[in-house]
Amino acid sequence: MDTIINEINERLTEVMSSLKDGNVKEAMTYSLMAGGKRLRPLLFCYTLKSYGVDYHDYIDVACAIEMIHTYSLIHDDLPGMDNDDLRRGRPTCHIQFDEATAILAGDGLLNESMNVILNMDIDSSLKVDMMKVLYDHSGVNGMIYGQQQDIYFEDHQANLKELEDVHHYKTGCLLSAPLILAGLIANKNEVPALKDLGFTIGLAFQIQDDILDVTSDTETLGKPVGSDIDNHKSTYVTLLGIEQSQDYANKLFKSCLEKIYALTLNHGLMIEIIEKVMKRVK
Ligand code: GRG
Repeated sequence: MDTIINEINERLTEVMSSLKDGNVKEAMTYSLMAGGKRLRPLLFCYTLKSYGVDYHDYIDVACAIEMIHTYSLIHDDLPGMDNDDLRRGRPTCHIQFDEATAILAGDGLLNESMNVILNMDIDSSLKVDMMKVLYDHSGVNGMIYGQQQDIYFEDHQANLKELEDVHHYKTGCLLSAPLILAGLIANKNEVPALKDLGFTIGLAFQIQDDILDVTSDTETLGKPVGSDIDNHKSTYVTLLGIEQSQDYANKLFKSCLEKIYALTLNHGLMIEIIEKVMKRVK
């Protein structure tokens, strides 16, 4: 896994080196190379590998996915959105640079992700099919819709169905895209099943994230687990409690295993990567 992460990082560095020097490039590089877990590109490379396809031929697709993810994090942290000071253990992009530069850095990453795919030396129809998936999943019918709904539910109480819908789009879209993209390359017939698996991974990941939100901080600070629960905003933990949320995440993980066994790929490799996604450390 570390080898793939290093290869992705090397290629991202090459991609960035082709851009014009200046604050925007510096800010893009700062956020992109800040030590993210690279879960989405790993999901893409592992799915290809599981089908016996050499992921090296498509490493640029992995880079484009991570560039879109990093753009979303930069914009999510902005004062007009979550107004966060820390990301990936370092000052957020707008704190390290300034707001205008952070907006441009996010825009730049989204734009350049398209160029990365466009410049690939592969069949044009595959390129178009992949771009359609990537930009549908990150666009206004995808991740941006999820972010819009997430902002709406800051001032409105969400029920479980509405919460699931927010996360389907906000988190699930960008976690399912890597599996769909790998399916387009390796086995078109299995794209619907891969999509279904990807969204299930996304939901399980989000529930785990909500649980970690309240358990990791309290554990580190020595406070009783759950004492940090903020009941203002709906999360799986505020709606279901920690124990029931964990049961739900475990159930979804089991469902992922069943979905993996129904696919014609290397099951062990796929299980390895979804275990990594589920066990991520905040
Ligand atoms: C601004 C259009 C727009 C969208 C933002 C992804 C997103 C939507 C917001 C990020 C905030 C957030 C907490 C989303 C939930 C998903 C999540 C936990 C993302 C962080 O992903 P990791 O853990 O992060 O893979 P790293 O830093 O490891 O890449």
